[in-house]
Amino acid sequence: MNYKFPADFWWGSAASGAQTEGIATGDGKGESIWDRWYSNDPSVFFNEVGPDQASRVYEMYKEDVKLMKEIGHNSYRTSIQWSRLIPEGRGKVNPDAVAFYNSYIDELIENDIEPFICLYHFDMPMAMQEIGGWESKEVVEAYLEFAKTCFELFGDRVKKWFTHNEPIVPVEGGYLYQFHYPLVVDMKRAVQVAYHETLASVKTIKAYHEAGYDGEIGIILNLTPSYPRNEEDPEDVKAAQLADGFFNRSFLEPAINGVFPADIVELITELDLLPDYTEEELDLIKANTIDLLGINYYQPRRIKKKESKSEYDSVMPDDYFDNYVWPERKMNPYRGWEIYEKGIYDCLINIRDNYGNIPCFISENGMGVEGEEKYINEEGRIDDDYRIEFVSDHLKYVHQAIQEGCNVKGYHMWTCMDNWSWTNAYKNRYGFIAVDLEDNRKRTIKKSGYWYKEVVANNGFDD
Ligand code: BGP
Repeated sequence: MNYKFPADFWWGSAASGAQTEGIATGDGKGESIWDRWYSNDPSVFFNEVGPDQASRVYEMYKEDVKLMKEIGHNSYRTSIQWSRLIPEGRGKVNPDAVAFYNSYIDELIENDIEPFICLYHFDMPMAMQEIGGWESKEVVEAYLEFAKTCFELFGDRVKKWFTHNEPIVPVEGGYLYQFHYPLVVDMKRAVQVAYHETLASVKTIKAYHEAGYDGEIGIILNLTPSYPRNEEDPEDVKAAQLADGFFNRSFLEPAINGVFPADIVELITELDLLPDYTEEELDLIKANTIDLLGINYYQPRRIKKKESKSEYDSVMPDDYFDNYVWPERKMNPYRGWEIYEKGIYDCLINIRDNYGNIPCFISENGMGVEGEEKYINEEGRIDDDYRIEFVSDHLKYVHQAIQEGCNVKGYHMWTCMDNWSWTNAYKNRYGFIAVDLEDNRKRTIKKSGYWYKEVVANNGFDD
């Protein structure tokens, strides 16, 4: 069968500033929560490798853009590090950062690669965390100023902006399950953080639209379709709906429909967990919705009714459901995540049917592999056939969704070149391009990179 994609399909990959740039606090960059956490406790990070050890895009971006072009990219997402552009989070702008991002963006455009820029990818400036991070309305205002500065500096050339990457992750990681700084476990504070992320997003969308830029602005959400263990069991179904509400609809609904999901609002009201909000803010949320949705899809959630006690003392979302191990599941043996290709299709159909078929694209999807060096062939190239299979299997479902009327504009794999990833550092490699940590971050295109080049050249593939 031939899988042909629409003309002008966005082919590319995604990354973030903090995970790629390197030189954590060099050239005027301020400290982020990751820099602080690493200097406080390097043992948390895989092999004690910190954000300063990221893949050195700050120095190597010209070479990197050539490689992106070599493997067919027509678009690429990264983020502007808030703490690089405005080291204290608000106030003085760092001229070295302006020069770097200007040159990086220009280099992409000169090579016919459209830059997609995200404004927040988990990287709170430490100075902003010290005044409360996303719990604080002052930080919401500081973020808005940062976003406006980015639009003023780069908005003449960047036409696709995103307010957040996966805003549920700082909520889960930072305020529920302790895998992001500030390592809090407190559902009330988590709800406030989630609310402020949405508020920051809508204020930014309003500012962008009002300034009349020629471009689009959206948000990137990691959607985890929630499947009940037993469709016939109303309690399993209800548990799966709640998991979907907490992890997906809590950001999808306000982003697209301008309101928070009624079932979750009801539940947090009963639990006395409502955030500080004003009617005026709710009106802003109602009036300022996104132009474009990025969907990160890695794996689904399998849910059953609550059977066991949550391991936490605080009220938690998972007091209302348990994870279920689906017997037929296929696993990524390296990362331990389920591979369920049809989930990507289910996410897209959901957007078509329940969210007005808003323009969307796959903004992340990919396969993390530990110990990938063992697949190096005699010519020194990694033969990552598993990644080719993973991406093509997902693309087939994206293709099917498009055939069925979903408004899908593109596919970005996570990621372009192997990068540093939060506490996992370089444990799981995701790139089309390998980065050799022992040899000055030398880049080598993997088999999947050459495969992708062909896919882009043909605007699809045969099977
Ligand atoms: C997504 C994030 C990315 C990246 C990816 C892979 O949730 O947006 O920043 O980290 O997951 O995750 P990991 O590197 O932990 O396997």
